[in-house]
Amino acid sequence: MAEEKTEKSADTAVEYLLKKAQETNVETGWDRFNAMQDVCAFGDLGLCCRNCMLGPCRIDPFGEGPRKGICGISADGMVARNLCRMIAAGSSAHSDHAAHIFEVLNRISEGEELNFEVRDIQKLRNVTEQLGFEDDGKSTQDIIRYLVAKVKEAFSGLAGESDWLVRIVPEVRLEKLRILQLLPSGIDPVIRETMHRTHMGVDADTLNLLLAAIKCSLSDFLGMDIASNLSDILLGTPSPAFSAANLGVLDPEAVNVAVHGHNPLIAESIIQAVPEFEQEAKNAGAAHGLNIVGVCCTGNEVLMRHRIPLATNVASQEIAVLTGAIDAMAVDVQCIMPSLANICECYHTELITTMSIAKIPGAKHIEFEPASARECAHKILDTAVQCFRKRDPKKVDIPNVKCETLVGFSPEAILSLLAKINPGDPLQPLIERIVSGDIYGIVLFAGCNNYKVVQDSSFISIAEKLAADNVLMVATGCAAGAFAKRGFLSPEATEEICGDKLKNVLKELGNVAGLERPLPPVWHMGSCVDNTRVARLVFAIANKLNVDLDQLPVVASAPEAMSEKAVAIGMWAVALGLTTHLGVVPPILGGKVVTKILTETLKDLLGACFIVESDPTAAYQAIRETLTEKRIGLGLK
Ligand code: MSK
Repeated sequence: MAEEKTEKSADTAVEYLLKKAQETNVETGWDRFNAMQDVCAFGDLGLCCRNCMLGPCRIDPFGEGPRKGICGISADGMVARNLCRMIAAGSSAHSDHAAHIFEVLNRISEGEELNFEVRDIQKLRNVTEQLGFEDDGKSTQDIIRYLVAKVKEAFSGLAGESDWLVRIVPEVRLEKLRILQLLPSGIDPVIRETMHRTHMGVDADTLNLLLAAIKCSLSDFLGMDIASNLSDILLGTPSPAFSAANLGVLDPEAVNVAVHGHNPLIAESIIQAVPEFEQEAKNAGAAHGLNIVGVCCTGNEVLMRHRIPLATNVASQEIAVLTGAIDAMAVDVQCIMPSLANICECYHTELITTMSIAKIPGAKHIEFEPASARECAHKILDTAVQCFRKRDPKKVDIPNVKCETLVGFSPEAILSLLAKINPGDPLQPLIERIVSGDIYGIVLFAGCNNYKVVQDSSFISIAEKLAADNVLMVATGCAAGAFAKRGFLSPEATEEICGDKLKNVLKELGNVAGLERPLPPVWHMGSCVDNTRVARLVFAIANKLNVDLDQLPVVASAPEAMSEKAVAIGMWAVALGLTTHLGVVPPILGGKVVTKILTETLKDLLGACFIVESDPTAAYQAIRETLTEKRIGLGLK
């Protein structure tokens, strides 16, 4: 399991297939990334504005060319405006994802017969209780209706503070946010306001714009929290289970169907329909029937809930097709490369889009609708079986790389495990181990892959060092995918990379869980919207210790961040008091004041700021120093 750095990816399966792509002249994201060099320096620095038709404007960072946009906006103002818009876009993606899940709950509340139902009634009760519902013997339908009303309010709240946020964020943190007027009223009004104030001729004040960016990021948090909780309520809250990851999960003897994107509803429908298509797949010559695999965050959703193996993460989504073994790839929304259609054309693979807002030229479109989810799933599986009949066995080339993964660490699962040590006070065993230093701190790895970084390499390099320092790690999204593919979500990894103290804790917890093997050094907590799961766990620890979040030895890291969603997540993590490392420099360096505020001043205002460091060793040191600083602050060794 020692790290083996390669030129493009730390994943040996990806490296193998990239050579094949080169030999067969198949273009991948890495080729397009190289063709795009040198990237536009103005854009890279955030000094390019297309917000109106006076321009486009570019500000010369060296002061020789234009020093202001045509409207007169300063370099810092331009950079801050652009950052606001990135965060508004990320927030809208997460909240639209939430709206898609909400539509199902809303229709259930109105009594409509759908292919979905409330699977986790306890979670429904817990979430609504925290939102103020008084359960005095009311029916499940009453509870659902209450939640529906609260979600509508969270989306549309026009004035005051979002009740959803106020009820879940620790009071001491709320007070800090309140003083700076950062609490959003609702998701939609704040995204609207952010787009408005960055329109030509509105907000030009750098600090005011950055505060707006933070406020907007908190609406992102809201959208994610709704998406995450509603998904658990409808589809079930994950609990620990073993599965497997990397391209070796593809089965040459099966009809392989990849599910990719973020919305778990479509993948869920496909999984439910599998038994009805097993025989059809076998009749077509697939001895092992159907094999569903995951890519990106839809992959994380089904991995956590159904043990569906994870094939790969975002940078290598095209590479999965190069195995020649995927018969259909059903995609929903976000992080789906349009180039998949071109690469599928080189094989027998059908790319299937399912959402009206995410169509791709060259793909077959099978529209998903909650009332006809079963029919949609049938069409997708039928397409996959028909494609399998056209599969060319000579083109099948599946790298023999597959790692065991233990996943499903929802906060509920973590607390129920800890309750086996202390039933009356489940958080206490975790806190005791943090206080003793057996767990030096907790680091959340989140975010994507980025072709600017050797795929997965920064995650692995930083995590290896932190594990040796007895730092417990949790992961979501493509970060979790990187660790899954590398074997860091397996009990075996604990023996290999953890320091003795952490190893003992993970062995103890593994025994308590009845595994007779240690828990893994990295706990998979879900897809990117599930970063709020991590936040909720940290809220619970802060509340129990009666401290603010910025006092805890907890740090977030996105070493290979790529998307606007990742920028929004990083911003709310800082707003909530979590120092956040970024391994890819965001487009802000053209604004000296912006850069200083985000990497220094916010520490005074919110107790946390960004660490921007692309070198993994230096990033590890900065993360480690932050954990040490927090421990000292709490009087811990
Ligand atoms: S899929 S947002 S590349 S984590 Fe959630 Fe992965 Fe980043 Fe997309």
